[in-house]
Amino acid sequence: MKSSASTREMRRLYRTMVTIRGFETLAGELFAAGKIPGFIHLSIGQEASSVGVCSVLRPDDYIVTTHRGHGHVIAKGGNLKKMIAELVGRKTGYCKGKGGSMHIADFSLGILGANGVVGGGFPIAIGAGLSIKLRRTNQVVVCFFGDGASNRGTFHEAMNMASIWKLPILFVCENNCYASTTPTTYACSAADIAARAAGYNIPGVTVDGNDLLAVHEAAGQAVERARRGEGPTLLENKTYRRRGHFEGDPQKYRTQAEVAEWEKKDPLLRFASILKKKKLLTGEMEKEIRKQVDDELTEAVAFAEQSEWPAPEEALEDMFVNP
Ligand SMILES: Cc1ncc(C[n+]2csc(CCOP(=O)(O)OP(=O)(O)O)c2C)c(N)n1
Repeated sequence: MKSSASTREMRRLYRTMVTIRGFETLAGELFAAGKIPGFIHLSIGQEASSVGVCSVLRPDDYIVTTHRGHGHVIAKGGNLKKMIAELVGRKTGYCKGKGGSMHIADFSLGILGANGVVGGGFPIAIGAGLSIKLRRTNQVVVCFFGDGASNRGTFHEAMNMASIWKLPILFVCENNCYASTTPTTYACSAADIAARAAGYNIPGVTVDGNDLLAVHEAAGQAVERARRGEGPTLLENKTYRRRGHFEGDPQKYRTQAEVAEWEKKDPLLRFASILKKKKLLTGEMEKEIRKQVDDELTEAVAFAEQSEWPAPEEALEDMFVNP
């Protein structure tokens, strides 16, 4: 990323991370104020993974995401107004207010959906990968999942199928140190989940998931490989979930000192300091970016709160599709 165009690109990536952080913080506040029904799972601390991976994608590429998917959707271009409206259950939301945080999809942006079933995204990614191969469109699919999901059968089936069929899939494990209350060090048999790729004869790469440029670089290589028809890659982004598993989680399974330790490795602060050293970002620009993002989010909340609720008689609409 050396040209002046890429200078703009770097600032854009930083802005996207700020947007995700702002969105997630706001979602936490809306939840605490009782405005969001159901559960929400925030990705604060994991922004470099979402943004680094999506930064190497084309608009027509696909992503499949998880219960912790807001950041992925925003990084792929998701509409903030429709996202907030969905979270607060309004008709103008992505699923007409009936799906909530864990079911956001936008086919026009290649976002094939979030998934409340841990490991539920793998078969969808395989289907999308096979479809690309049959249609010969040179697209790729990114399948985001957590360390917990890497212990489900669907992970292993998907890795094997993607390998034998050489599907254009980038499997992205966001190893955020916990699956709900279970530490990864307890539940995963190897120190690096990426090492499992060897069993399926595909590359496995582990990177510091809080380092935006490291993620961007590794994802870029994997996506190029997929576009060349050489098949899938397993990328493990080592990161940390700073909030509870869900909002309201009492978090008895970890110490505040551990969370504080990871706060020092904040992906936003880290990227901002790189940009400042390269003289691509000043304190003024940073303030301006934060203000623009705050304004956008305030507008999104106003849009959502002024929107209608879905009518009870619409509850069963959109449940089935006529092929
Ligand atoms: C099949 C299935 N089993 C259990 C659950 C309950 N559950 C929801 S999220 C979660 C932990 C997932 O951990 P991980 O895959 O590491 O993702 P993270 O929450 O860390 O992002 C569990 C056990 C579920 N939703 N689906």
